[in-house]
Amino acid sequence: MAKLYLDMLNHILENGQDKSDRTGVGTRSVFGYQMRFDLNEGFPLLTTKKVPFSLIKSELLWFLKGDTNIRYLLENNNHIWDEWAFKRWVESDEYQGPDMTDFGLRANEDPEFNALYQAEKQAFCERILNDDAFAAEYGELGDVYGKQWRNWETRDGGSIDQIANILDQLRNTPDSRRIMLSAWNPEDVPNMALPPCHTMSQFYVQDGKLSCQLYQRSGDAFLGVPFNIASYALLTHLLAREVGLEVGDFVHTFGDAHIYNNHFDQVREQLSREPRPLPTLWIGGEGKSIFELEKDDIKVKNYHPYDAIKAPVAV
Ligand code: DHF
Ligand code: TMP
Repeated sequence: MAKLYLDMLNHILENGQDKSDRTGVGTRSVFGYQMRFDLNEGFPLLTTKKVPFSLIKSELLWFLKGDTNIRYLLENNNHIWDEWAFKRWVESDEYQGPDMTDFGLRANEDPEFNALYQAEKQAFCERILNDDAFAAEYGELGDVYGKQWRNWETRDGGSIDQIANILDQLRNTPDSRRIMLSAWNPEDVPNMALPPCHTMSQFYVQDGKLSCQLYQRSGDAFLGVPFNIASYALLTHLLAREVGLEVGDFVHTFGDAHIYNNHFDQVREQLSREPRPLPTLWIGGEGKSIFELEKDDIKVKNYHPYDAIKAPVAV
Protein backbone atom coordinates (compact mmCIF):
# COMPACT_ATOMS: atom_id res chain seq x y z
CA MET A 1 0.00 0.00 0.00
CA ALA A 2 2.67 2.46 1.07
CA LYS A 3 4.43 1.46 -2.14
CA LEU A 4 1.40 2.55 -4.19
CA TYR A 5 1.44 5.93 -2.50
CA LEU A 6 5.21 6.38 -2.82
CA ASP A 7 4.85 5.51 -6.52
CA MET A 8 2.35 8.32 -6.83
CA LEU A 9 4.76 10.82 -5.24
CA ASN A 10 7.50 9.62 -7.57
CA HIS A 11 5.22 9.83 -10.58
CA ILE A 12 4.34 13.46 -9.81
CA LEU A 13 7.98 14.39 -9.18
CA GLU A 14 9.11 12.81 -12.42
CA ASN A 15 6.21 13.55 -14.76
CA GLY A 16 4.55 16.57 -13.20
CA GLN A 17 4.71 20.03 -14.66
CA ASP A 18 5.10 23.23 -12.73
CA LYS A 19 1.77 24.91 -12.32
CA SER A 20 0.70 28.04 -10.49
CA ASP A 21 -2.29 27.66 -8.21
CA ARG A 22 -4.96 29.54 -6.28
CA THR A 23 -2.96 29.62 -3.03
CA GLY A 24 0.07 31.34 -4.60
CA VAL A 25 2.43 28.60 -3.38
CA GLY A 26 2.83 26.83 -6.75
CA THR A 27 2.81 23.10 -7.41
CA ARG A 28 4.16 20.32 -9.54
CA SER A 29 1.09 18.63 -10.96
CA VAL A 30 -0.24 15.82 -13.14
CA PHE A 31 -3.78 15.44 -14.45
CA GLY A 32 -5.27 11.99 -13.93
CA TYR A 33 -3.86 9.26 -11.67
CA GLN A 34 -5.25 6.13 -10.06
CA MET A 35 -4.36 3.80 -7.16
CA ARG A 36 -6.12 0.60 -6.07
CA PHE A 37 -5.87 -0.57 -2.46
CA ASP A 38 -7.01 -4.06 -1.46
CA LEU A 39 -8.56 -3.40 1.94
CA ASN A 40 -7.95 -7.03 2.91
CA GLU A 41 -4.20 -6.46 2.87
CA GLY A 42 -4.44 -4.22 5.93
CA PHE A 43 -5.72 -0.77 6.72
CA PRO A 44 -4.17 1.78 4.33
CA LEU A 45 -2.68 4.21 6.81
CA LEU A 46 0.78 5.37 5.70
CA THR A 47 3.68 3.90 7.61
CA THR A 48 6.39 6.06 5.99
CA LYS A 49 5.27 8.94 8.20
CA LYS A 50 2.99 9.10 11.19
CA VAL A 51 -0.55 10.04 10.10
CA PRO A 52 -2.82 11.08 12.98
CA PHE A 53 -5.66 8.56 12.66
CA SER A 54 -7.64 10.18 15.49
CA LEU A 55 -8.08 13.28 13.28
CA ILE A 56 -9.22 11.21 10.30
CA LYS A 57 -11.71 9.44 12.52
CA SER A 58 -13.21 12.57 14.09
CA GLU A 59 -13.43 14.25 10.69
CA LEU A 60 -15.32 11.29 9.20
CA LEU A 61 -17.67 11.03 12.22
CA TRP A 62 -18.29 14.78 11.79
CA PHE A 63 -19.23 14.27 8.11
CA LEU A 64 -21.49 11.35 9.03
CA LYS A 65 -23.30 13.45 11.64
CA GLY A 66 -24.09 15.95 8.90
CA ASP A 67 -22.23 18.60 10.88
CA THR A 68 -20.50 21.49 9.05
CA ASN A 69 -19.39 23.54 12.06
CA ILE A 70 -15.79 23.23 13.25
CA ARG A 71 -16.88 23.37 16.90
CA TYR A 72 -17.26 19.57 17.01
CA LEU A 73 -13.76 19.19 15.54
CA LEU A 74 -12.28 21.58 18.11
CA GLU A 75 -14.02 19.72 20.92
CA ASN A 76 -12.17 16.67 19.65
CA ASN A 77 -8.85 18.48 19.43
CA ASN A 78 -8.96 18.40 15.66
CA HIS A 79 -7.57 21.53 14.01
CA ILE A 80 -7.37 20.46 10.37
CA TRP A 81 -10.18 22.80 9.26
CA ASP A 82 -9.29 25.86 11.38
CA GLU A 83 -7.69 27.92 8.63
CA TRP A 84 -10.76 27.87 6.42
CA ALA A 85 -13.16 28.97 9.16
CA PHE A 86 -10.63 31.56 10.35
CA LYS A 87 -10.38 32.92 6.81
CA ARG A 88 -14.13 33.61 6.75
CA TRP A 89 -13.88 35.36 10.11
CA VAL A 90 -10.99 37.68 9.25
CA GLU A 91 -12.62 38.54 5.92
CA SER A 92 -15.91 39.45 7.62
CA ASP A 93 -17.02 43.02 8.41
CA GLU A 94 -17.16 42.19 12.10
CA TYR A 95 -13.45 41.39 12.39
CA GLN A 96 -11.52 44.29 13.94
CA GLY A 97 -8.15 42.68 14.76
CA PRO A 98 -4.78 43.01 12.99
CA ASP A 99 -4.71 42.67 9.22
CA MET A 100 -4.72 38.97 8.29
CA THR A 101 -4.71 39.31 4.49
CA ASP A 102 -2.94 36.29 2.91
CA PHE A 103 -2.20 34.90 6.37
CA GLY A 104 -1.23 31.48 5.01
CA LEU A 105 1.53 32.80 2.76
CA ARG A 106 2.75 35.45 5.21
CA ALA A 107 2.90 33.03 8.16
CA ASN A 108 5.39 30.90 6.24
CA GLU A 109 7.61 33.82 5.33
CA ASP A 110 7.56 36.15 8.31
CA PRO A 111 8.15 34.75 11.84
CA GLU A 112 6.91 37.94 13.50
CA PHE A 113 3.65 37.84 11.58
CA ASN A 114 3.38 34.11 12.25
CA ALA A 115 3.40 34.74 16.02
CA LEU A 116 0.63 37.32 15.65
CA TYR A 117 -1.37 35.02 13.41
CA GLN A 118 -1.03 31.99 15.71
CA ALA A 119 -2.25 34.07 18.67
CA GLU A 120 -5.18 35.42 16.66
CA LYS A 121 -6.13 31.95 15.43
CA GLN A 122 -5.92 30.50 18.93
CA ALA A 123 -8.19 33.24 20.26
CA PHE A 124 -10.58 32.47 17.40
CA CYS A 125 -10.67 28.76 18.33
CA GLU A 126 -11.31 29.55 22.00
CA ARG A 127 -14.16 31.81 21.05
CA ILE A 128 -15.69 29.10 18.83
CA LEU A 129 -15.58 26.75 21.80
CA ASN A 130 -16.97 29.20 24.36
CA ASP A 131 -19.34 31.54 22.55
CA ASP A 132 -22.44 29.83 21.06
CA ALA A 133 -23.56 32.73 18.90
CA PHE A 134 -20.07 33.30 17.55
CA ALA A 135 -19.66 29.59 16.81
CA ALA A 136 -23.00 29.43 15.00
CA GLU A 137 -21.88 32.24 12.72
CA TYR A 138 -18.13 31.76 12.27
CA GLY A 139 -17.57 28.09 13.02
CA GLU A 140 -19.61 27.25 9.93
CA LEU A 141 -17.76 26.14 6.83
CA GLY A 142 -20.93 26.45 4.74
CA ASP A 143 -22.49 23.75 2.65
CA VAL A 144 -19.53 21.34 2.92
CA TYR A 145 -19.43 17.53 3.03
CA GLY A 146 -21.69 16.89 6.06
CA LYS A 147 -24.49 18.96 4.58
CA GLN A 148 -24.29 17.35 1.14
CA TRP A 149 -23.95 13.81 2.46
CA ARG A 150 -26.84 13.91 4.92
CA ASN A 151 -29.01 16.92 3.99
CA TRP A 152 -28.70 17.62 0.29
CA GLU A 153 -31.34 20.33 -0.34
CA THR A 154 -33.98 19.63 -2.95
CA ARG A 155 -35.82 22.21 -5.01
CA ASP A 156 -39.13 21.49 -3.25
CA GLY A 157 -37.61 22.42 0.11
CA GLY A 158 -36.93 18.86 1.25
CA SER A 159 -33.64 17.10 1.76
CA ILE A 160 -31.88 13.90 0.70
CA ASP A 161 -29.86 11.68 3.03
CA GLN A 162 -27.34 10.18 0.60
CA ILE A 163 -25.77 7.91 3.24
CA ALA A 164 -29.14 6.41 4.21
CA ASN A 165 -29.92 5.91 0.50
CA ILE A 166 -26.58 4.15 -0.03
CA LEU A 167 -27.28 1.79 2.89
CA ASP A 168 -30.74 1.05 1.43
CA GLN A 169 -29.26 0.28 -1.96
CA LEU A 170 -26.52 -1.91 -0.50
CA ARG A 171 -29.18 -3.91 1.32
CA ASN A 172 -31.78 -4.11 -1.42
CA THR A 173 -30.10 -3.67 -4.81
CA PRO A 174 -26.41 -4.41 -4.24
CA ASP A 175 -25.84 -4.96 -7.97
CA SER A 176 -26.97 -1.43 -8.72
CA ARG A 177 -24.63 0.76 -10.76
CA ARG A 178 -26.13 3.85 -9.20
CA ILE A 179 -24.77 3.72 -5.65
CA MET A 180 -23.31 7.22 -5.66
CA LEU A 181 -22.26 9.78 -3.07
CA SER A 182 -21.83 13.32 -4.36
CA ALA A 183 -20.48 16.30 -2.45
CA TRP A 184 -20.35 18.51 -5.52
CA ASN A 185 -23.51 20.58 -5.64
CA PRO A 186 -22.92 23.35 -8.20
CA GLU A 187 -25.57 25.54 -6.64
CA ASP A 188 -23.79 25.43 -3.27
CA VAL A 189 -20.17 25.64 -4.43
CA PRO A 190 -20.02 29.45 -4.06
CA ASN A 191 -21.21 29.03 -0.46
CA MET A 192 -18.45 26.67 0.71
CA ALA A 193 -15.27 27.58 2.57
CA LEU A 194 -13.51 25.18 0.19
CA PRO A 195 -15.27 23.46 -2.72
CA PRO A 196 -15.15 19.69 -2.06
CA CYS A 197 -11.91 17.97 -3.03
CA HIS A 198 -13.28 14.46 -2.61
CA THR A 199 -16.06 15.18 -4.98
CA MET A 200 -17.87 11.98 -5.75
CA SER A 201 -17.66 8.31 -4.90
CA GLN A 202 -19.33 5.13 -6.05
CA PHE A 203 -19.90 1.85 -4.25
CA TYR A 204 -19.84 -1.63 -5.80
CA VAL A 205 -20.65 -5.06 -4.43
CA GLN A 206 -19.18 -8.30 -5.77
CA ASP A 207 -18.88 -11.68 -4.00
CA GLY A 208 -20.14 -10.19 -0.75
CA LYS A 209 -17.46 -7.51 -0.75
CA LEU A 210 -17.96 -3.77 -0.81
CA SER A 211 -15.62 -1.67 -2.93
CA CYS A 212 -15.47 2.10 -3.24
CA GLN A 213 -14.08 4.37 -5.90
CA LEU A 214 -13.44 8.03 -5.19
CA TYR A 215 -13.01 10.78 -7.75
CA GLN A 216 -10.87 13.46 -6.12
CA ARG A 217 -10.77 16.60 -8.27
CA SER A 218 -7.73 18.02 -6.47
CA GLY A 219 -5.19 16.20 -4.31
CA ASP A 220 -2.44 17.68 -2.11
CA ALA A 221 -0.29 14.57 -2.43
CA PHE A 222 1.81 15.13 0.68
CA LEU A 223 -0.72 16.45 3.22
CA GLY A 224 -4.30 15.77 2.20
CA VAL A 225 -4.05 12.53 0.24
CA PRO A 226 -2.86 10.27 3.12
CA PHE A 227 -5.92 11.50 5.07
CA ASN A 228 -8.25 10.96 2.11
CA ILE A 229 -7.08 7.36 1.53
CA ALA A 230 -7.58 6.42 5.18
CA SER A 231 -10.86 8.29 5.44
CA TYR A 232 -12.49 6.53 2.46
CA ALA A 233 -11.06 3.19 3.55
CA LEU A 234 -12.69 3.77 6.94
CA LEU A 235 -15.98 4.84 5.35
CA THR A 236 -15.98 1.66 3.24
CA HIS A 237 -15.42 -0.47 6.35
CA LEU A 238 -18.19 1.33 8.25
CA LEU A 239 -20.73 0.97 5.44
CA ALA A 240 -19.80 -2.69 4.92
CA ARG A 241 -20.19 -3.41 8.64
CA GLU A 242 -23.59 -1.75 8.68
CA VAL A 243 -25.01 -4.00 5.95
CA GLY A 244 -23.09 -7.20 6.71
CA LEU A 245 -20.63 -7.16 3.81
CA GLU A 246 -16.87 -7.76 3.78
CA VAL A 247 -14.59 -5.11 2.27
CA GLY A 248 -13.06 -5.22 -1.21
CA ASP A 249 -10.97 -2.52 -2.91
CA PHE A 250 -10.65 1.20 -2.51
CA VAL A 251 -9.92 2.77 -5.90
CA HIS A 252 -8.60 6.31 -5.69
CA THR A 253 -8.85 8.37 -8.88
CA PHE A 254 -7.50 11.90 -9.21
CA GLY A 255 -7.98 14.96 -11.37
CA ASP A 256 -5.20 17.44 -10.47
CA ALA A 257 -2.72 15.53 -8.28
CA HIS A 258 0.01 17.86 -7.05
CA ILE A 259 2.96 18.37 -4.76
CA TYR A 260 3.28 21.90 -3.39
CA ASN A 261 6.63 23.59 -4.04
CA ASN A 262 7.24 23.89 -0.30
CA HIS A 263 6.78 20.11 0.24
CA PHE A 264 9.62 18.80 -1.92
CA ASP A 265 12.10 18.18 0.91
CA GLN A 266 9.45 16.38 2.94
CA VAL A 267 8.49 14.25 -0.07
CA ARG A 268 12.13 13.24 -0.65
CA GLU A 269 12.51 12.35 3.02
CA GLN A 270 9.46 10.16 2.79
CA LEU A 271 10.65 8.47 -0.41
CA SER A 272 13.83 7.45 1.41
CA ARG A 273 11.85 5.39 3.95
CA GLU A 274 11.08 1.68 3.54
CA PRO A 275 7.36 0.91 4.10
CA ARG A 276 6.44 -1.21 7.16
CA PRO A 277 3.59 -3.71 7.60
CA LEU A 278 0.13 -2.12 7.58
CA PRO A 279 -1.95 -1.75 10.72
CA THR A 280 -5.40 -3.33 11.06
CA LEU A 281 -8.72 -1.67 11.79
CA TRP A 282 -10.80 -2.55 14.83
CA ILE A 283 -14.46 -1.50 15.06
CA GLY A 284 -16.34 -2.12 18.32
CA GLY A 285 -19.60 -0.47 19.35
CA GLU A 286 -21.58 -3.71 19.12
CA GLY A 287 -25.20 -2.95 18.19
CA LYS A 288 -24.55 0.72 17.37
CA SER A 289 -25.45 1.99 13.92
CA ILE A 290 -23.00 3.86 11.72
CA PHE A 291 -24.60 7.10 12.93
CA GLU A 292 -24.15 6.22 16.61
CA LEU A 293 -20.52 5.12 16.56
CA GLU A 294 -18.18 7.22 18.66
CA LYS A 295 -14.48 7.75 18.44
CA ASP A 296 -13.60 5.10 21.01
CA ASP A 297 -15.46 2.48 18.96
CA ILE A 298 -12.88 2.73 16.18
CA LYS A 299 -9.16 2.02 16.50
CA VAL A 300 -6.15 1.06 14.41
CA LYS A 301 -4.02 -1.71 15.86
CA ASN A 302 -0.35 -2.47 15.26
CA TYR A 303 0.42 0.88 13.72
CA HIS A 304 4.21 1.45 13.85
CA PRO A 305 4.98 4.35 11.52
CA TYR A 306 8.14 6.37 11.05
CA ASP A 307 8.15 9.82 12.67
CA ALA A 308 5.76 12.52 11.50
CA ILE A 309 7.03 14.95 8.85
CA LYS A 310 5.73 18.50 9.25
CA ALA A 311 4.74 20.59 6.25
CA PRO A 312 2.92 23.92 5.87
CA VAL A 313 -0.61 23.75 4.51
CA ALA A 314 -1.45 26.04 1.59
CA VAL A 315 -4.54 28.12 2.39
N1 DHF B 1 -5.75 22.62 1.73
C1 DHF B 1 -4.59 22.15 1.21
N2 DHF B 1 -3.78 22.97 0.53
N3 DHF B 1 -4.20 20.88 1.37
C2 DHF B 1 -4.95 20.01 2.09
O1 DHF B 1 -4.57 18.83 2.22
C3 DHF B 1 -6.17 20.46 2.68
N4 DHF B 1 -6.92 19.62 3.42
C4 DHF B 1 -7.97 20.07 4.08
C5 DHF B 1 -8.48 21.43 3.88
N5 DHF B 1 -7.69 22.24 3.01
C6 DHF B 1 -6.55 21.79 2.47
C7 DHF B 1 -8.67 19.19 5.06
N6 DHF B 1 -7.83 18.06 5.42
C8 DHF B 1 -4.09 18.44 7.29
C9 DHF B 1 -4.54 17.21 6.83
C10 DHF B 1 -5.78 17.10 6.21
C11 DHF B 1 -6.57 18.23 6.05
C12 DHF B 1 -6.11 19.46 6.49
C13 DHF B 1 -4.87 19.58 7.11
C14 DHF B 1 -2.78 18.57 8.00
O2 DHF B 1 -2.28 19.65 8.23
N7 DHF B 1 -2.18 17.45 8.45
C15 DHF B 1 -0.94 17.41 9.21
C16 DHF B 1 -1.19 17.18 10.69
C17 DHF B 1 -2.08 18.18 11.29
C18 DHF B 1 -2.19 18.07 12.80
O3 DHF B 1 -1.55 17.18 13.42
O4 DHF B 1 -2.95 18.88 13.37
C19 DHF B 1 -0.10 16.22 8.76
O5 DHF B 1 1.14 16.29 8.98
O6 DHF B 1 -0.64 15.27 8.23
P1 TMP C 1 -8.36 23.93 -4.53
O1 TMP C 1 -9.79 24.10 -4.08
O2 TMP C 1 -7.81 25.17 -5.14
O3 TMP C 1 -8.17 22.71 -5.37
O4 TMP C 1 -7.48 23.74 -3.20
C1 TMP C 1 -7.71 22.69 -2.32
C2 TMP C 1 -6.42 22.13 -1.86
O5 TMP C 1 -6.68 21.23 -0.76
C3 TMP C 1 -5.72 21.26 -2.88
O6 TMP C 1 -4.31 21.33 -2.67
C4 TMP C 1 -6.19 19.85 -2.55
C5 TMP C 1 -6.25 19.90 -1.05
N1 TMP C 1 -7.17 18.96 -0.38
C6 TMP C 1 -6.88 17.61 -0.38
O7 TMP C 1 -5.90 17.14 -0.97
N2 TMP C 1 -7.72 16.78 0.28
C7 TMP C 1 -8.80 17.23 0.97
O8 TMP C 1 -9.54 16.44 1.56
C8 TMP C 1 -9.08 18.62 0.97
C9 TMP C 1 -10.27 19.14 1.69
C10 TMP C 1 -8.24 19.44 0.30
